[in-house]
Formats: sequence, structure tokens, C-alpha cells
Amino acid sequence: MADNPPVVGVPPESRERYDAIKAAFKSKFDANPTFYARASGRVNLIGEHIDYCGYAVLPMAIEQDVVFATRPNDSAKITMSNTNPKYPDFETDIESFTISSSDPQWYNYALCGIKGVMEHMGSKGRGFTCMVEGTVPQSAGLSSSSSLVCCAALTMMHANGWTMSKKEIADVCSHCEHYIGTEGVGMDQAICFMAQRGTAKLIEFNPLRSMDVELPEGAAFVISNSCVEANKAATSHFNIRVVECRLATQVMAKARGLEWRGLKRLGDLQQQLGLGQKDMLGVVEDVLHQEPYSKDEVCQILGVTADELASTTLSANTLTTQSFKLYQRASHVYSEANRVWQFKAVCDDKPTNGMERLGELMSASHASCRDLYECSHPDLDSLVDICMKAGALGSRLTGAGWGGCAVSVVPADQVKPFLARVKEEYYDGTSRQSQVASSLFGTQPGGGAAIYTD
Ligand code: ADP
Ligand code: NG1
Repeated sequence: MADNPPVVGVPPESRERYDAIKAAFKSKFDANPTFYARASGRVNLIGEHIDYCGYAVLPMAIEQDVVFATRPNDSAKITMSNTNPKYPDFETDIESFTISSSDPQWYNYALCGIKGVMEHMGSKGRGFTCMVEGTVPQSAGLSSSSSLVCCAALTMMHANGWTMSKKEIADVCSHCEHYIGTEGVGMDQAICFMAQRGTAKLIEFNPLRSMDVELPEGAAFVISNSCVEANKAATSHFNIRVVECRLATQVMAKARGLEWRGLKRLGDLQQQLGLGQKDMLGVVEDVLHQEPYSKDEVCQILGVTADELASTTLSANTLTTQSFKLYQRASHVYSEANRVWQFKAVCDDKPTNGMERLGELMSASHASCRDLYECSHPDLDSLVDICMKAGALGSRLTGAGWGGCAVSVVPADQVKPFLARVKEEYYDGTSRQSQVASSLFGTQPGGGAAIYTD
């Protein structure tokens, strides 16, 4: 079926890699895999930290991916091994496993995808043995964790002969990472399944839908990793931002006389008020103050106790957070949501200065992430500055931030000198030098998750 993740032969250009994964499987399990699931990472071109507020984002899939070489069996066990020796083997009974949110071990991400599919299908299904290999840089904002979750979900689905449309499995996966304690929802899993080679996608939520975005000819997108790792599940930065956006929604809803308890996303507030995105910046100015809100003040405004706030708004790892920057976070979200549509309009209209316009929007996005959302990192800021001096027309952090990668738009004929200069100024002569090959690379819109067979 056209709308399901495709089941196709291993692409000839990837044959060598898949033979190596197959050999690793054979040497570990003394049998051959019967299929391979693959799910790629992504780079978000613009629209950061707004998916969980209900706003559209604009990512594309990258070549780097996660592969599960798999052999289903009737043992009622899931057995996972990883080609990277830093990840220990794992085996569990399919009937009963728990996912620890306080210990984001690699296999817990896989279990998130497996559990999500089991619950959706209402069946435990059959067991399988798999060898996992991943090439997505980790904790770098390129969605390695979601690739692992989505790949495991796809494996579980195919191993059991179940089928789901791309949208259905993306929806299932978008909630799976909650099992490991991350409050995010949407972008990574949607692009993972809905990506198409050659085009970026504008992705909208509720309901999930996507539109192709043709990037300007002559524009290259280059990823550079600051090499500062930021693990979402092991820290509370990410969930604090989700909660700050919820609180901003609720405080503004209350000020505008709306029933605030049911409102969790800044996008829902906009809908309820029937205003445009830019008008929402006026509401932020009118209602919210720039000084951080204390927990007591928020409780007072909403008329709830701290315990009630915990159940209406907070997440497990934000229960002790005492200070919330509501004005700054809401200002970022509404302005960033607007930049996504401006970016798409430039791609659609193809003005002569299209690349420069995209660059301006990307740089404005970075400034907003850095100053209002405070999700950057000093090394990442300095990498973005180096990219701009090296000839980028715009450069910004991509993904969750607090480290990880920048994405820059560079005229295609300038990529070579750009790469040389960024290498020289950010990587050479530092501890990052040895990682430069996997940290600095151009990228093209890649394809969506798929099942490959020999
Ligand atoms: P990202 O921004 O890359 O999604 P996260 O910090 O959310 O970063 O997730 C990174 C975690 O995902 C790693 O610490 C690891 O547990 C898991 N992971 C990602 N890729 C792999 C892989 N190829 N093999 C095993 N675990 C992986
Ligand atoms: P990464 O870069 O994978 O940590 C996270 C969220 C996205 C999105 C971005 C910020 C998850 C699984 N991923 O991405 O949905 O909110 O941060 O734009 O929660």
C-alpha cells in the first residue's frame, strides 16, 4: 500500500553496509536476519521547540540512520545486540518488561517503540532477535533517540506481520518517548516516517499532515556538531521548557477569562482566542511580565495549590522547579511559529534573494533560541558565529539544543571553502579534531523509514 512504510530490497548502494550488519548478526546469533528496518535522523531547518506547542515545523531526513537487522521467532523474548560495543546486550521477556525513566539506557528507547506498537495493536505479538546499528550522531539534536524508537516500532510491526500507515505509526511513536520521561511530541517521529528523498517537509500537527517544501536550487545545508552532548532524558532542561510553555498558556488563558485547565499548548490558546500568530505577541506583551514567575506566584494567579499545579501542569522531573520564564518562552514560540511559514513562503515564491532570506530567518531563529528560549550553549553559539564568518547566509542550532548541532545555509558553490574554514576554526587543534569527519558534513533531504529485504 502506497501510504505504508515501504518494503523493498536493500538498495544496491547500501549493499556493503547491510552485508556487514548481516555478518554481525550471523556471528552473534548463528542465523541470518530475515529483514532490516531502517529509520533516519533528521535536521530541523526551522521551527524549534514549537511542535509541542501545536505549531508546524520544517525538518528534513538525513542520510544517517538506525538499522535493526531482525529475525522473528516464537520464543516470547526480545533479544537485542548493538554493533557498538559501548551498548550492552539486552534480553527481556515480551510478556513483562518495564521502562525506566530514571535510567535512559539505549535499550529502553527501543522498548518505548515496541511497547507503543504493542499497546496500539492490543497484542504482545511475537519475539525477535536483532542486531542494531546506528550512525546518527547522538545527543546532538539530530534525533538519534527517536530514530531508535521509530526503528524499534517498525521492527515490532513488521516482525508480527502487522501493517500501519506512515501517519498511524508516526502518531503511535510520537507518544512513545513519554515512557522514558521525555515530554516532547511529534516532529522527529513524523519526519522519520513521512520524509521523502529530495524534499524538506512542513509538518503540521493535530491532525498530522505534511507538505513538500522545495529548497532553493543552489542552496546547500551543512551540519556542524558542537560536540557538546545534551541528553534530553537525563536532564530536566527540555521538560522545564515544555512546562513553561504550558504555564504561559494557562496564565494567559486565565487573564483572558478562558477555562485554563484544559489548555496545555500555546497553539490551542491562539485558536481559542481566534487571533493570528503575530497578534499573540501582543497578548504576551499585555499579560506576561518579563521577570521570572515564582511557583507561588503562578499558583496564586491560577488559584491552585502546589499539589494541584503538579497534577494540572507539571511533569515528574519538574516538580521541584521554582522559577519559570513565561514571557520569554511564549515570545519565542509565537515568533518562531511565524518564521516557519515565512520560510515556506520564500521556498514557494522563489524570489531572487531567496537564499539570503532563508539565512536571515535561520539566524533570527538562532537568536531567539539563544536569548529567549535559552536552549543554546556557549560552544554552539561560537560555532554558529564561526559558520557565519565562514560564509553561511544563516546559521542556527537545530533540535533540542543545549549543545548538539548547528545547521547553516551556504551557497552550493561555496561549500568547499566553508567546510575548510569551519574545520580550521572550530575543530583543528582541539579535542574535537578526531571527530571532524562525522561532525561536519553537507546534507540532502533523505528518505523515510523503510523495511529492506535481502
Ligand atoms: P538525540 O538528540 O540524538 O535524540 P537524546 O539524548 O535524546 O539525543 O538520545 C540519545 C540516546 O539515544 C543515547 O544516549 C542512546 O541511549 C540512544 N541512542 C541513540 N542512537 C543509538 C544507537 N545507535 N545505539 C544505541 N543507542 C542509541
Ligand atoms: P531532539 O533534537 O531529538 O532532542 C527534541 C524533541 C522534538 C522537538 C525538538 C526541539 C523529542 C523526541 N524530540 O528533539 O520533538 O521538540 O526537541 O524543537 O522529544
